[in-house]
Amino acid sequence: MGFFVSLDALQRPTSVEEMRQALKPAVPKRAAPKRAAPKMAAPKPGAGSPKLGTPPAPGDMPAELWTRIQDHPCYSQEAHHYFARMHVAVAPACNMQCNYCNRKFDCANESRPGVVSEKLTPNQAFRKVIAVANEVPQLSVLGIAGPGDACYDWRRTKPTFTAVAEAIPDLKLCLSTNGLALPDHVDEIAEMAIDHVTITINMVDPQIGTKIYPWIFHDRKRYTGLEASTILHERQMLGLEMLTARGVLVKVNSVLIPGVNDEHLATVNAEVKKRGAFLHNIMPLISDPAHGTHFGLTGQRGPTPAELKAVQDACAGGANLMRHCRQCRADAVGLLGEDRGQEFSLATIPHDITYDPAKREAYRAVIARERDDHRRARHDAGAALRAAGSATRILVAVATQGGARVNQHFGHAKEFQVYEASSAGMQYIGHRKVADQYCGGGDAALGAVIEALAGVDVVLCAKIGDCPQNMLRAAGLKVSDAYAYDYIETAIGDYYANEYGAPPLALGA
Ligand code: CLF
Ligand code: SF4
Repeated sequence: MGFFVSLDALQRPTSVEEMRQALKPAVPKRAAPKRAAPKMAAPKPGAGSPKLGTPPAPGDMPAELWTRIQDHPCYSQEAHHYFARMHVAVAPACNMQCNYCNRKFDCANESRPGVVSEKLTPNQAFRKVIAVANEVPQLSVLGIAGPGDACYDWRRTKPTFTAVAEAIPDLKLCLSTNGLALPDHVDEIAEMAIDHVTITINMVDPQIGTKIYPWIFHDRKRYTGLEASTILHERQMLGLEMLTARGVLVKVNSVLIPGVNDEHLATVNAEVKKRGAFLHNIMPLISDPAHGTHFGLTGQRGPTPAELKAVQDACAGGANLMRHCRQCRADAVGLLGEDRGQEFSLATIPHDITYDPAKREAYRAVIARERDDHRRARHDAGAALRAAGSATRILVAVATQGGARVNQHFGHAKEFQVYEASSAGMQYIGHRKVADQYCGGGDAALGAVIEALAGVDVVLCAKIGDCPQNMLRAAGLKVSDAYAYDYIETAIGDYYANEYGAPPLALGA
């Protein structure tokens, strides 16, 4: 262990000096590495498969592949504890309509794709990236994910990436697209060293697509019905194959729509794996009449956490699954699950701004040591689970604010990270958002938290008062703050061993 005090200070550094105090000894400055277009072989389908119950780690894949994903909070589950992404909303135009999207809707309290507060020009986006890179040491990735389509709005996407790549060469570039215009830009994507591309693929059967896409706009023409879905499907498969042939790491996002594509997503998983996708992210449909989407207005519901997990589990053995997605806004900033976008509104950013790498460099030096320590702790936790020798399988909800530690008070948690644990191992299976934090929301908020934690056996947090603790217990949830500031895996391993491990043999027995 040993670094958690420093990391706590790094959660919200307010000045370089504060950061340096937190990081002893201070790390000397070094020049940022030059960006080079990736010239790697395409990863083999399934490359990067983790051992059961553990996030992918250096030994699970070729070293050059690990180097490419190790700091990407979406491509590496381990990295999401430490590294942040930011999206710049430079691409408002879109070439199709999805039944789960309404881009006219804008609510700062919402957190879902296709919604944005402040659309930016490439120049404004560039200034915002510099401002965030100067203040958020965890920043490792710049993503363009709309609020429309990054490939269709290429005339805004390209100059934004080009300018940022020049100023901050070590920032990873990441692009998210519906795939329709993707094949037209694959060569440029590879040349520009955009090493991570996400394609949203909800079906590989155009008949199913007719229930999701009312129309597309392609080659200056509007298509509807089966013709639209067929064109979209063919373009998505073509784009995926072109990218993987060039060695770009492709993640496929699929929106799970109960009754529409739930039984079909295992087939999607197999098809995208065959074409070299690195990861598959199955996300729950977010549907509410207040959002004004077709699905919201027609009563199409989203899946329950148990339904989502069942579909994810049905894909076991196929393309690797991402389970830690937070369905970010198109202008999200920060660690996954937090959104600091409001701190970096255009009005707060100076017109002339220069990149200062000090905070990011200092943070990385600490995190490199912290991650080694964390891996050792994970290994020990796995041994503790195995030694417990129990067949009991439990779901554990953890209150954390990053750093892979149990480091958040119960009442402050806006979400809980959920792990499944048994003597066979431990696996991150997702997160549960809560509508209101208990602190400030009182008993009504607590009721909603208990509802959000349906199916969970135990809650681990840094601190909890007697009153909420008693109410959780009355609702059948165990709770403990005895593992405050431990690594999550250490806490779960110790808890499990204490609760379910065979009792030691009595002396003299
Ligand atoms: Fe952004 Fe997407 Fe790149 Fe990540 S998000 S463009 S791959 S940097 Fe990540 Fe957000 Fe989920 Fe996307 S958590 S919605 S998967
Ligand atoms: Fe909305 Fe994205 Fe679908 Fe376009 S592709 S309609 S922006 S969800």
